[in-house]
Amino acid sequence: MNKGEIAAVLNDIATLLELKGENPFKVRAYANGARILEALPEEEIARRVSEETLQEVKGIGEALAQKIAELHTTGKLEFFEKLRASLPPGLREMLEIPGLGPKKIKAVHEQLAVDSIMALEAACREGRVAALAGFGEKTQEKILEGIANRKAYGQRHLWAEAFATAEPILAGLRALAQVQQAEHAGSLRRRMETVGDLDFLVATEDAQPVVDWFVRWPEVKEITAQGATKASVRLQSGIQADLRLVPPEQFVFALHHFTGSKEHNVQMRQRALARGLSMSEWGLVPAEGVGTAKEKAEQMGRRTDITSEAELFAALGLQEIPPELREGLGEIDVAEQRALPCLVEAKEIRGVFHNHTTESDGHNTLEEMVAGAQALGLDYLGIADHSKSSVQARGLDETRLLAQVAAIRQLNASQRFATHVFAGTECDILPDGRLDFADEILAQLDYVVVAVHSAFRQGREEMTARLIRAIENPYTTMLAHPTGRLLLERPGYEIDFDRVIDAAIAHGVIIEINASPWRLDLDWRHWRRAAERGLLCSINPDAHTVAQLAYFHAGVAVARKGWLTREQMLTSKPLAEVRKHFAQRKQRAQPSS
Ligand code: DGT
Ligand code: CA
Ligand code: CA
Repeated sequence: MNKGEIAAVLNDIATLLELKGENPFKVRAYANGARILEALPEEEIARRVSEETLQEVKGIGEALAQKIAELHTTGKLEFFEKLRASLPPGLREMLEIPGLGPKKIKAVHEQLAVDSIMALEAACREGRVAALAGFGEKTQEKILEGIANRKAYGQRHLWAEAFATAEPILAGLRALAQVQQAEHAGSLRRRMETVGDLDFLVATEDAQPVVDWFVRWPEVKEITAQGATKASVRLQSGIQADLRLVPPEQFVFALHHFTGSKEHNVQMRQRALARGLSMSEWGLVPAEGVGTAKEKAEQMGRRTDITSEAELFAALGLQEIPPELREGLGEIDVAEQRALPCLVEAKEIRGVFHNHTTESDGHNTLEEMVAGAQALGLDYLGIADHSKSSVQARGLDETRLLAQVAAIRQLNASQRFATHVFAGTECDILPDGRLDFADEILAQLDYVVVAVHSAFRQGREEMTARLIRAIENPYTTMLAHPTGRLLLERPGYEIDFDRVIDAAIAHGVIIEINASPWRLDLDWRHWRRAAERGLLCSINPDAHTVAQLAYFHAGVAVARKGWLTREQMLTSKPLAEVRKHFAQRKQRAQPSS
């Protein structure tokens, strides 16, 4: 390593030590060391490393000299690696928020158990940060603003946020007198878990008033492009939005084109060419002859009999492909065989599992959660509060858990709500794969969700074995968020997906689609093959409030992207069938009773 790289490591060490609350002298020694090193010529550093005389430089002690030498010669430093691994990565990320230094981060970590930017945002929203000594309302405001900016100018956006931003714009466009048709397109329409920018498409004969309306939308912060048939803006939330305007007869072709994906479009164009046609945003026109696709579309016509996407696909001998499947992953071949699955729909979801109450880290009581589920028209609701090892989430011990089970049984018996409640637990998978509760406790529940909440830094092999051991527990009903990822915040831990999915299928264990917009885990890319091999899916909002029960819609989007049908979902089954499923599971666990 050269001196600049070494200095960066020393500065990192200083920050990490400060986050850990180390003695300020020690922290300063590293920061000073970094500055001194940068002032020394490279040759002198090299010479002193080989002569072992670095410690003679004023301000560089014995210990520091050794670490610099190790970095200089090997490019690595075990002390640094260990230090880095000893802190949640979320803490270091918090340093990127303006106004949040190591001292404050240490305070929120220790006093509020906040270990990620997401948790910090939640704590600020609840006013818990302002209440800390040395913080106050102003600081809390500033932190929230910093988090918002960081998200906004980051490259991508959560699908749920993008969707919430786009909905009123789309409704506004549709309400304009000049607009004949309006749709969103791009990754938002394809239900990608994250979205780069919003794409809107409008059919109109009179584009100018529509462009004017769009660039004056109250959330517009900056107009980045404005023309006769298109406009681009940046919204206050930081997300960018493109509007394209086309004459009505071009709408369906443009909609298909701008929905994408690029891969899907490329394959569709090849298919069109093989039939002597040229397919583009302009239309479907004969491939031969002179002129561009645009000129041909305008002069020779673009097949005006095509007015819907269904007709466009049909013109190429295909079943209509839902936008969620247009990823260029074999959907065209299957559509040719007319064998596309009948994708699950939100209205087919009969209930949801894996939800929290105030007993652990939820914000609404059991009764409030059930009332919320009933208002959504759900037939059943699964409660699964944290287990005792999740101390930071106020996990329930055996006594509290059994009391909750009794309360749930009583609530069901009272028939106060039309929604049936299943008693469960989100049981920690301990680092060695054992579960946080003994069998005789688990036996008293309706269902058991198992989840990793600790020792995230285990390697791929260890983590895979840990998950499989938990799956093999006969009381396990379903596996929660298999990778622990937080979209746009932290990648999941590495696991061998094939082996985990195989184990789940072999043991009749369900895997959830965690429908929290930050998680969407297990990812849609795994579902098609896994479900074909027999894996059953449960849509679990992981709701910590009544409002979050509605997250299940994001879960349905993932299920649809994963080619799933109603039959492949536990949460689309009628109550009686779910009961039967759980009863059979328990029988397997206790064959004697
Ligand atoms: P994003 O915004 O990064 O989340 O992803 P998309 O898919 O929304 O991409 P975007 O906004 O750049 O463009 C929207 C659609 O327009 C895209 O899915 C396919 C189509 N498109 C854009 N540029 C091209 C291109 O160069 N070739 C092809 N075949 N299609 C394109
Ligand atoms: Ca886009
Ligand atoms: Ca775009």
